[in-house]
Amino acid sequence: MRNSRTCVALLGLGLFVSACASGGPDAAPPPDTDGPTGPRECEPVNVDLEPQADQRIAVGANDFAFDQLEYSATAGTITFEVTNNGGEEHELAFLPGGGAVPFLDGEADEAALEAAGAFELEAFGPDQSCSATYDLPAGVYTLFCIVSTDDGQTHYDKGMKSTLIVS
Ligand SMILES: [Cu+2]
Repeated sequence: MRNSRTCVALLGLGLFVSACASGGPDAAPPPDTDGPTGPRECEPVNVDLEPQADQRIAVGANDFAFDQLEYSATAGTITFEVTNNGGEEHELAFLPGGGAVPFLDGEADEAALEAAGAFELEAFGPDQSCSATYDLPAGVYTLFCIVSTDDGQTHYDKGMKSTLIVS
């Protein structure tokens, strides 16, 4: 309805060809590429640093916990090889200093995370492995996943958190 009326109006203005041939201003928007078009693919972090890594730490991501409550490493260049063993997308995020992930109104407080220097390997789908390499100083880090679920909770709420001790 709106479409045809728009065309008639534009016809009077002599804009028929450009406005109507493509469906006019009411044409459907292009598909949302961030939509649920399937699980996200692995996007490895710092692949260029990987040859320098002197440690590899395997991290299994399950629904909804990592495979160890605590991981340890030595300060230096470390490659985290994350395997998604679950049925959901998972990420591996790091909070330097450790402790609880800051939340605001039920959602992760992105500003506070950024201020704390948090960083992450972006979420990727089931049955994939993905690597992230970082040069980490000694310290305690909280490892977490804040992918959200349909019930409004995050994976972190469901127990997806561990501690990384770098000494
Ligand atoms: Cu997760």
